[in-house]
Amino acid sequence: MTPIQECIQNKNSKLNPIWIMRQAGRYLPEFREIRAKNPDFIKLCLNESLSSEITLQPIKRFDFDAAIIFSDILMLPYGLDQEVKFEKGLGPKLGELDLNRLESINGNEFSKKLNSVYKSISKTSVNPILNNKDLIGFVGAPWTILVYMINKMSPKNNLSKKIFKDKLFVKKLLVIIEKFLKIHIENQIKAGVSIIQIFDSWAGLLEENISEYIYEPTLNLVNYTKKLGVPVICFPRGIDNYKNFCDVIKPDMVNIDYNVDPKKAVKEIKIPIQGGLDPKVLLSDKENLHKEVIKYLQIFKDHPYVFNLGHGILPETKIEMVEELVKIVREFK
Ligand code: 1CP
Repeated sequence: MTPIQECIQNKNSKLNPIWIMRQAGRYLPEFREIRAKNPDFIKLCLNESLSSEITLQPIKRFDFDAAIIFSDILMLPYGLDQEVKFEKGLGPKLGELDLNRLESINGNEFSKKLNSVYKSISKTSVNPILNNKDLIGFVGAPWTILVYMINKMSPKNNLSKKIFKDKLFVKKLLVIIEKFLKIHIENQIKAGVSIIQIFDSWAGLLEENISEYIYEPTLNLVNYTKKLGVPVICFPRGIDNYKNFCDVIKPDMVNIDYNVDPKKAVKEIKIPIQGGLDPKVLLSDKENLHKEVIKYLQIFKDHPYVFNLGHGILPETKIEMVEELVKIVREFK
């Protein structure tokens, strides 16, 4: 059994496996080298051999306990024929949204458009370097995908209030998103991923209708994934009440964000926990890193815990700080 599966299944597990959100990306020189030659990000995600190579880059360098496939949560709108472009410095830009067109797309068309993602997973999952390691597949949660599809850009700069104006439209769109997320999850599992992580990066933006827009559609995806026999990790970033989220949704593991008090989390949350460390700690010095990492490891020493961050690793992170992080976690007794 892999260290992460052991952590999920055995309440008394004393292992502290480690992987890092966004580990296959911009802080790695070997990724930047490939990226510089591949200006079209979506095409890069659809390049079977390069996406497989990028997925394995952080494993080769740091020997993490899991690889996460090199892809993006916005491959979902891409698969639904909404244009998705990544412009330098501006983040994602999405094209017009046509509900009639979305309603006419069938599962086969969608799967065909993303076929290279699944082929890349098949190729990667049999690589011997992943022996005794997990290959993590992922999706954005329905709410987070909805935000990008309607807002057409990152809500970090500006979330248009229009999102909530036409409730019927939002409802219809959520149903479509959920249907295709299920297909995307199932395809990834069939291709060989051993865990699914659901990123709800913008859960914290929603102030009302949380049960309708976050809880219900997420619960449907979690139950669907469990039925397929694969563990599921949820990351409802910024959500007010992680305890309530875990009690209702019951994922196999929850990734806490860096604003969550780990001492409160360990007392209240009864399922395995992942993550928490503020990615900015990796921009400080080794002494501070040591102090902060040991703090998390101590707090979670009697709780099934997978070491990870409280959000994605920052592009300006130095390689030697990641090496130091892995060393601290592996040497902790
Ligand atoms: O380890 C990995 O990086 C694996 C692949 C991965 C994953 C898991 C990428 C590649 N993206 C993601 C998830 C993802 N994408 C999330 C959820 C996690 C999170 O909150 O960080 C989100 C919100 C996105 C959307 C996205 N993709 C943005 C917008 C972020 C925002 O502020 O709104 C951006 C800039 C991207 C591009 C992207 N995706 C991945 C990479 C390596 C990059 C950078 C591309 C580049 O080189 O410019």
